[in-house]
Amino acid sequence: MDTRDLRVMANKIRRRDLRAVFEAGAGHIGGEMSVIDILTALYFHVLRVDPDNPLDPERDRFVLSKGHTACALYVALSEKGFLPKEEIETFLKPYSRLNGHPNRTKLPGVETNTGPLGHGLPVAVGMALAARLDSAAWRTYVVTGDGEMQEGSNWEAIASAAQYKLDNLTLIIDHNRLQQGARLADTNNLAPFAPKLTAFGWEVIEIDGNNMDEVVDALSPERRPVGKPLAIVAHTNKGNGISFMSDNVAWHHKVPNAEQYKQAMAELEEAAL
Ligand SMILES: Cc1ncc(C[n+]2csc(CCOP(=O)(O)OP(=O)(O)O)c2C)c(N)n1
Ligand SMILES: [Mg+2]
Repeated sequence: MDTRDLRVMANKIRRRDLRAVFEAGAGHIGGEMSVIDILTALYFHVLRVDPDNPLDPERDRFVLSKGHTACALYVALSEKGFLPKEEIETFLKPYSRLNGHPNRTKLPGVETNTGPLGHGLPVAVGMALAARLDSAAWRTYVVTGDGEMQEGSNWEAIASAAQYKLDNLTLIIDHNRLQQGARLADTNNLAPFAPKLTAFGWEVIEIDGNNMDEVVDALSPERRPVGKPLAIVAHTNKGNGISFMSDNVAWHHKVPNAEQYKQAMAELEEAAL
């Protein structure tokens, strides 16, 4: 897909995510809206994955470490063909495969279970190392939240990835400046991320993570370093695309009421035109 088509797809995924959260009466809408442009670029421009052969040994691996935003992943996977589109209606219902956090034993396309923050990046480092040991060509991509980066396990993984020179690994930090119920700046402020990652021996690219052109460029093969892992610090807005949710700490896992839903959907529909 070119960037125009990717923007159209991201808007569609935002609308479907909003609807799923509204109908389920639960979800993590703020962090879903911030990460959807990144997910869209990955699934529709970058990742070599095949819904007809989800366990192909040569596939790229993607880990959504910020597993609380599972609904956005499910919608992206459904657009890609990993599950029927109508199955999104079962999100959070009893016996559904679409739990509040992604489960690899239930849903094809999910590479590892996430939800407890601070686990996805360490697992992704293991995946990238496995590819290296097998002399395999597939790449590993992982998305973490910025609040999630407060978990110390991430920094052990970051040190390991540099030590092993894992240039087949891309970390994208969804840097929306907010965590659950607070701003990063008011808790354990890790920003700026770039100098820390550089000091650990990583190549770093900083982008506007809600700008599709910048996301696509940062993920292009030409931007990959040799002999070290790549981190993309994606500056985003929590609640991006919906005015009253954007950059608003209240919308980590709040659910819109009927009136708010209508307004949010109208804004997204207008952006789609
Ligand atoms: C180990 C762990 N502690 C606490 C939580 C509860 N929790 C879920 S989301 C969240 C905030 C995450 O913030 P961030 O990583 O910035 O995600 P985003 O802003 O993208 O939603 C917390 C504390 C958790 N899932 N795992
Ligand atoms: Mg955050």
